[in-house]
Amino acid sequence: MLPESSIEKIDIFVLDSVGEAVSFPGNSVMPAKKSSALVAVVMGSKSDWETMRHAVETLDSLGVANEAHVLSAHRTPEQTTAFARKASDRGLRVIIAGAGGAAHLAGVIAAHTVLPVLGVPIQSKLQGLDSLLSTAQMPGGIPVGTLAIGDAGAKNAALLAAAIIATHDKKLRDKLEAFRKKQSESVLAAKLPK
Ligand code: RP5
Repeated sequence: MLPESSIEKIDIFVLDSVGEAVSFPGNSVMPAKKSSALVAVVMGSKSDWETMRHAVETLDSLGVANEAHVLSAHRTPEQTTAFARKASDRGLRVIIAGAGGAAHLAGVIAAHTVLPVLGVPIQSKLQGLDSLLSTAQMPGGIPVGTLAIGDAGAKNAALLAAAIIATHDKKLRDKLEAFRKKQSESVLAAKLPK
């Protein structure tokens, strides 16, 4: 485990090196030492935001405190490792990681924490199949719970993260049940042209 002082240095480095790319509306720029967030939504590039925002929006709609960051397994390997190693101590309960192409982000994070890590394969030049296989095909011993490619996967990662937290949170369980009920009602209310 890196000493506390190294983590601080790494945080500053990320800010300097990535600049505004790590800043998203309504979310913190880089991790504070302690977080009120229960779920972190991490993505390999700012270009993943249009997909990963569905995770953030779903968590927000359920009232699950969250934070979002850009961290890359390849481009910021030290910072990604530091983030994963500190995640549990910072109070996070679940990490959602979205990446595309040679998508190692979820696996690298999972290698450094025993928190549940949910992987979202981003749609890519190969329709996301590369991202899906890179995220899902982990060797035995380091699990990544992999969701569907793209927007649906991001939304479901948030719902699954909420379900994990809801095992010990009755209020959140009630919210998830209300969400399912509303969803069923809207399917049954669908009007067809014929
Ligand atoms: C991955 O490479 C990212 O997760 C993203 O999906 C993909 C392309 O990144 P950019 O070249 O758009 O930054 O690391």
